[in-house]
Order: sequence, then C-alpha cells, then structure tokens
Amino acid sequence: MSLNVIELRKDFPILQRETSNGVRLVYLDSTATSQKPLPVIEAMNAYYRRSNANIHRGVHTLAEEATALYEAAREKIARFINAPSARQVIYTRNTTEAINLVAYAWARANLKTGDLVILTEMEHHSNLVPWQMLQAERGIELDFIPVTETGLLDLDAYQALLARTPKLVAFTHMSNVLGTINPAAEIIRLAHAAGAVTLVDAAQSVPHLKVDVQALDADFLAFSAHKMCGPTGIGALYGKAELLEAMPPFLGGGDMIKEVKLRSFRANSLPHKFEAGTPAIAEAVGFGAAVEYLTSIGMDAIAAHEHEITAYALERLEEIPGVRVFGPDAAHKGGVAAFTLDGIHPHDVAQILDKDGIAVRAGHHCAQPLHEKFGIPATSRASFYLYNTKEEVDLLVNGIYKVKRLFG
Ligand code: C6P
Repeated sequence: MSLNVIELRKDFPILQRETSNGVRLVYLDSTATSQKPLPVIEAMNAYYRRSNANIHRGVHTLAEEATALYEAAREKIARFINAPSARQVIYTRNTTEAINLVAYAWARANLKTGDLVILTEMEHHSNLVPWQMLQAERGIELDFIPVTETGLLDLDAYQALLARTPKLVAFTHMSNVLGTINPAAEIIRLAHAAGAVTLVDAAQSVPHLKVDVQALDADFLAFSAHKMCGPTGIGALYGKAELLEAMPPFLGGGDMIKEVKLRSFRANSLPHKFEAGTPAIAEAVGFGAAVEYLTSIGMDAIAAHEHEITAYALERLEEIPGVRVFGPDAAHKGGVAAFTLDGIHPHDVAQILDKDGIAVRAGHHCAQPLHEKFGIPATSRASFYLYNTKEEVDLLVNGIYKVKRLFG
C-alpha cells in the first residue's frame, strides 16, 4: 500500500516552514535526525502539562502516572522490535550510549587480552571508538569485514575471519553513508555458528525497516529515538535476557539498586539495573508515541516508499555529469545517497543547496575510515524518510545543476 505523503506531511509542522531566505524547506537530512510529527510533540507536551514527576520513587498520583507512562512506552518499543519482554529493552541516551553500555558492562566482563572482535569497514565511529578504547585498555584484537567497491560487505572474507573464533561480531545493519542494508540474519547466524556474541548497530535500520530481534536472533541491538520521529536524548539497547542478567551494571546511582549499605549494594532487576539516575521521562513518552506513529503508518509501507524515492534519486543523480554516488544499487540500500561532485567541495555543495532551502549533510558523517577507504575526505549526503517526495528529489537535482553552473 503506498503512502499518502501529502496528507502525512501535515503531521510534521516543521515541513511547512520556510528557511531564512523565504524558500520552502526541503529536508533531506533524516539520517542525521528525523523530523517529529504532532503526536510525538503533543505527547511530550501533555506529559509536562499533566503528569510531570519523578518515576519509581513517589506514591503520589503524578509519580504513579509518570511511572506508568514511562513503562508503557517501554512496552510499545518492545512490541515494535518484537522483543520477548519489555525487561529486555534498556533506555539509553542514544545508539552511542547503548553500544558503550555493551562495551563497558558486557565486554569488560567477558573479553580478555587477545580476544578477537570483528567489526566492519563501514562502521559509524560509535561502533568503532568504544572497541578501540577497549583495545587500548585490554589488548583485545580488532579485525574488519572489508567493504567491496560497490559498497557491500565481503562475506567470503567474513567467513575467513570467523575461522579465528571471534568473541563478538558488532556491525551496522544499515550504513549511514552507503545506505547498504547488510544481511543481518545471515551475519548473526554465521557468528553464532562460530561461537560469537552479536551486536547490531540498528541506528539506521529500526527507523526505516521492520526489525524483529527474535527473527534476527540478535544478542544486542542498539537504536536512537531521534532518527525515528522521536525526541533526542533517548535510545534503547535490546539484549537477550540471559546476557543482560549476567552483566554487571554500567553506571551506579539511584534506581539501579535493590539495596545499598555503606560498603555494598545489590543491583536492581532488569531493566532498571542499567538505568541509573533520573532518566529522560518525557523523552520516553515521546519515544513511545513515535513507535505508535510509525506503526500506524506501517513499516512495510514506509520501507516501500523510501525504496521508490531512493531508486528515483539514484537514477536522477547518476544522470548529472560529474556526480559519483557511493554505495550499492537501490535493491541493496535504504534511503541514503552520499555523493561527490567533480572539482567541488562537498561543503560548498551543501552550502549552496541550503540557499535554496535544501538541507543535506556534508562531511565524513562520523565514518572517516569508510571515506578513507574510498579515497575521499567527505561526501554530500541526501537522505530520505517517509515524508519525502519525488518532487523534492527533483529540487535537489536542479540545485546540483545550479551548483555546477556557479562553479563554472
Ligand atoms: N548517524 C548521521 O548523520 P546517535 O548519535 O548515538 O544517535 O547515533 C549514532 C549512530 C550510530 N550508528 C549509525 C549507523 C549512525 O548513523 C549513527 C548516527 C548520524 O549519519 C549522526 S553522526
């Protein structure tokens, strides 16, 4: 079923605004952060207007309401990714913190000098630097599944790496630069056969595809609310119950304990064991509203719409002389088109597009090693979500022709 994008855009007040030079906003930067629909904005507004209180602490009406809203959102998020239980969904600040939680709590308890962690060459810095830090501290080894010229993972090379019996395979489900959708179920199946635990960076997949943690058989899976119509400041880590139960806590403080004595403490049960201190309560409410919104539209319909827009964008971009688009064909990627324009710096491209209200990101997109691999310092990146249209792709293409004219 196709999306009624014209109707759906009315849910996003920001898409109705003009930019500073009085032109219509063409928002093509949802990979960095998505825009927020009214049901999310209103849920957070209503929480602050009616129910604001601290959670898990008070017995008064507001504290009980706030706790119920915070926990109801967790249930919705668990259903959205088909987690067996909401206890297995830990609120974090974002994907980055969720990955760091695994690196601190699971990896520091389970990995020792010489243990191998397999990553890929297309990782975001969030799924690279925490492991480099552990390498410096613990002497673990890191190796990488190579990326092919066309932007796919080299799965033969992966098989060869697995023969070295890694302890962990941590990989991105969808690249934020190439757009590549990696065969996560297959990568996980092979990792398990080799005896490794798996961590999926799902920052770009959960917002755009139907992700089922049980079908994937993922051990850990991390994502951020702000990339999926929700607020900033909150994300989630899903984990298998037996792994989460066995892990020591990450941060210490209020709410993550059952009992504290002067010289000792007993950790709380899941999920609270990993949620120290007052959390982002309004943001959790907004996160719950975001997954409800996406569910009401339908993840399959969203993915199909994005596929159509992306295929159209690739076709149109590739027509432009001097444009090089990175990553695989539309059949293997999500709504991301990172490109270079011969002889023109990606930042100049983004700045000139901005004058026409077209928002794209330029830089290394927190994936510097991947850019190095392709021999470039930066790209301009257009990305698409449920609210983007083919007409906006046409405006982008016209804008790129204008950049070319300006640079002679
Ligand atoms: N990528 C982009 O413009 P946080 O910042 O923790 O919410 O998400 C980190 C992250 C992790 N993995 C992937 C694949 C990502 O794309 C991101 C965020 C944004 O591409 C901001 S750098």
